[in-house]
Order: sequence, then structure tokens, then C-alpha cells
Amino acid sequence: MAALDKVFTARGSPNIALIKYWGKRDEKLVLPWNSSLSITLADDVVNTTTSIVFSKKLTEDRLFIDGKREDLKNKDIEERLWIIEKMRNDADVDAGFLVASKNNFPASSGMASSASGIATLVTAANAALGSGLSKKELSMIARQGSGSACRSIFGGIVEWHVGSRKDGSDSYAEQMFDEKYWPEIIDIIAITSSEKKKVPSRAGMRQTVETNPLFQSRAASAEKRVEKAIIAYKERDFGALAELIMADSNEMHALMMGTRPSIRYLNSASYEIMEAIEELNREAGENIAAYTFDAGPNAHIITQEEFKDEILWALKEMKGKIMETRVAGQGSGPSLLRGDSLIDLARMAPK
Ligand code: 2P0
Repeated sequence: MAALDKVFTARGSPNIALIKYWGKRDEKLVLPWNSSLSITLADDVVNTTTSIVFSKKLTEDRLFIDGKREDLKNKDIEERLWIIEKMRNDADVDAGFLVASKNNFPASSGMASSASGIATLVTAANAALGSGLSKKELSMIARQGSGSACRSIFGGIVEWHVGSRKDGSDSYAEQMFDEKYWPEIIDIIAITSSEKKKVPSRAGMRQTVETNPLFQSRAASAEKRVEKAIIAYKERDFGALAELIMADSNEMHALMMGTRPSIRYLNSASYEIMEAIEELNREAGENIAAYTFDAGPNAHIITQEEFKDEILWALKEMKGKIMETRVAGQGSGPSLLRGDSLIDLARMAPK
């Protein structure tokens, strides 16, 4: 049963793809061309908190992100938020909603804010509407709000299965290893820019599928990499895992570059970081770290706890190029909070 006039709050975190998703075979259902694999980050370092309330007092739906009211008619918002309207219809609830969401990292700069935003939103809505959906079902709803969000429904290492059905019923996220399987694996995030990304992922993916015929062969190689990365992870073979991670990031950015017009998300600091990591690996005589970049210039350096200080030191050497570093372990996925509501019920407004 839905609980009207009660605030439900969830906290979750972004995920970083080790093997990437770039391109849709169905835009409305958000079905990818290849499977992808990610790490859900620990929510003590990077997190999104989302509160939702359904109330008959709300004559219109409202959304606030980082305190700013968003226009629900804005196409980018509309394309994502319809999943909450669908959940509300499915639950047979006749009431408006108010959502307030807050990130502790820069949004829309390739740090996957939409993934944690959507994952926490559907988690909170599931509780508020009393929908009783499983995590697998929630991942399929989250997917339709934002592809990568389906992976943030789970903790640890998560695969988003490509699926083959037209209705998307076999394209869902699944936890492959929990966060305790190989807890030494961490992500060092090096922020090289807080600017809003130039090309939104959604538009960029469409452009790639429409203009770069290489995307088909990239999808096939990414699919194989997912399988290999799972084996490497299972065997805790960091050397092999790192090769797969760097190859996949480079291949995705090459694909973007070959799109017309060319899409380039990396900046000069991103390239310097790539070189620094390759140099560290050469000096060590084995892979001790792997760089990976999403749709933005911020680096994610996947490594093991024992090499953290060495990598942070190398990043410090790049004076002025890196604005901030954060070290994130693996998280356990979104959870419902008892307190920490972002909504002032009396005013029906964000706090
Ligand atoms: C990923 N990215 O696998 C890839 C790598 C960015 C580069 O998923 O259109 O916000 O909402 O499905 O999920 C970012 O794209 O795109 C993304 P939509 P999304 O993490």
C-alpha cells in the first residue's frame, strides 16, 4: 500500500563502468548494444540522497536537484522522470509527487550523477508507493530512466545484461561479486574539470550509432571483454583486468572521436593521467592501476589499496591540473534512510 504524505529517502552512489555502455538499440526502452560491467562506489565518498513524497496536496509534480527547481517539461528530465509516473500508475496512486535530490559531487560532468539519481529515486518511490518490486525489477525500471542507473541498484561488481528480447525483459542488472569479494579494489577519482559536459550522453550515443559504423564491432568486442573481465575478477587477476579496463575506455573514446561531428570528452589533463598511469605500470613491471574515463574528462583510476599512496603521489606531481582527488571503495548499493529527509513536509518544499 502506498504511504501518502510520508517522506521516503534513499542514499546511493554512482557506478563506474569497467566495460562501457555506449549506444542504444532501443531509445525508449533504453536497450544497449552490448553488456557492460561496473563497480558501485562506496556512498561515504560519492553519494546522492533522494527524498520523495506522494501527496494529494500536490496539484503538480515537482523536482528539485541540488536545491534548484527543475522544469519537468525539459526534454532531458521528461525522458527520465516518466518512470516515476509509470510506477505511480502501476501502483494505482492518484497523487502528486515532490522529489528533492542532492549530490555531493559535481553533476553532469561525466561522474554519472544520473545513475545514482535515478537508482535512489526508484528505490525511494518503490517504498513510498508500496510497490514491492525486487531489485531486478527495479533495475529494469531504472534502466529506462538512464541506462547506467540500472547498475547502481546493486553493490559490488555489477553486470548489465544486454538481453535480446524486444520488450527489454531480459536486459537487467545483476550483481556478479559483492563488495567483500575483492575489497582491496578501489577507485581513485581525479577531477580535472567541473564544467557541465559539452555533449549529453544520450545525444552523443545517438550520434555515434547514426554516424559511426564502427560501433557494431565495438559492441562485439565489449561483449567479449565483459566475459573476460568477469573471469579476471573471479581469479583476482589484476593485471588482466587492468588491460581490459584501459582497452575498453580507449576504444570507447576512439569511437566517440570517429563520430560525426567528432565527440571529444577528454582534456589535456586526462591524457597526462593516462601517460602517468602507463609509466607507473611500466616501472612496476606489471599493471598496478588502470585508468578509465566516462563521458567526461575526470579520471577514474582503478587500483588496489596497497598502491593508493603511490598513485596519489603521482597525481600530486601534476600540479594545477587536478582540482581534487577522491578515493572510493566499493559500495553496497542504495539503501533507505530513516532520517535525513530533504523535504519540509509543512511547506511541501525542499529543506
Ligand atoms: C557507462 N556511460 O557505461 C557509459 C560510459 C558514459 C560512458 O552510461 O542515455 O547517463 O541515460 O542511458 O546511462 C552514461 O550514459 O545514458 C553512460 P542514458 P547514461 O557508464
